[in-house]
Amino acid sequence: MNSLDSKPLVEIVIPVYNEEAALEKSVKQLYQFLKQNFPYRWQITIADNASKDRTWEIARQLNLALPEVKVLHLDQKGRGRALRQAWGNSEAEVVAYMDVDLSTGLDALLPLVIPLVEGQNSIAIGSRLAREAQVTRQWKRELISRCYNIMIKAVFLNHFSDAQCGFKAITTKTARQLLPMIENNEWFFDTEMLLLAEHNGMKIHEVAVTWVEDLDSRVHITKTVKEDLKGLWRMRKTFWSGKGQLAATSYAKETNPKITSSVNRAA
Ligand SMILES: Nc1nc2c(ncn2[C@@H]2O[C@H](COP(=O)(O)OP(=O)(O)O)[C@@H](O)[C@H]2O)c(=O)[nH]1
Ligand SMILES: [Mg+2]
Repeated sequence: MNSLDSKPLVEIVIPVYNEEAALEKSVKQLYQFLKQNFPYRWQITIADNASKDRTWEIARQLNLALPEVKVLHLDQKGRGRALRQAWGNSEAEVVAYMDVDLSTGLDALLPLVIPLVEGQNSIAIGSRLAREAQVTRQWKRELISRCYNIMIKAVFLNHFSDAQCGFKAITTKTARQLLPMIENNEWFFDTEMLLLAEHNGMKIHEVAVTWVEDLDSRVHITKTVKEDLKGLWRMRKTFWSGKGQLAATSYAKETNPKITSSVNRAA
């Protein structure tokens, strides 16, 4: 084994839905960044759910052109579903995800993963609501985000500050414990994962990020707010009824039977 093989592997998932415009540029930008700045072994996985545009085709081209880019395709929509599948089957020590628009500055990536690779934390998030964060976004999204996170705090007395930033990492070992407990497969997936983590005594590492909003959004605000409120109520009931504790059961790889294709370079 040479020295490179002995380094930990970090897998960065980019979930995408109808992202033909942004995908190639963002993946190439991330690829260059990792090549130049990243001290660990790394892999990028593009996780597409049911895109109706050329996203999948572009993803396949990137897979053929760039050795460290894998692609994953699922039939059903849902960002949480994509993360569940990619993370649950990962061979990396640490898995992460970031939104394709690269709204979060890549400078935050190493501070996000180092504590996980070094075994100090098992879960880490980017935060736009931390004091040192630098955020440019519409007042409407800022307001919704602040109200949502205040509401979570009021109900759960949690410590994490930003449930929804599209920039998170988790050790694969912890992901395999938490994923089977997470019910949501869409936008509430992130909040549910963080609530379950804290409920089970995990300390969530936070990195203040630089965030520049990309106005091209896949989020339907009213629908997502309803999903989030329903999710919070469900989690509150789960914890009240004494559920939500990590069981010492092993994690089954078949977390999502809907997967239709998983391609890597060797395939
Ligand atoms: N795999 C997958 N990714 C999705 C889905 N919906 C949104 N995304 C991705 O999630 C990320 C964040 O979406 P975006 O619209 O930028 O959210 P916003 O920044 O909160 O408005 C982007 O990379 C999207 O392509 C989905 O159904 N499946
Ligand atoms: Mg965005």
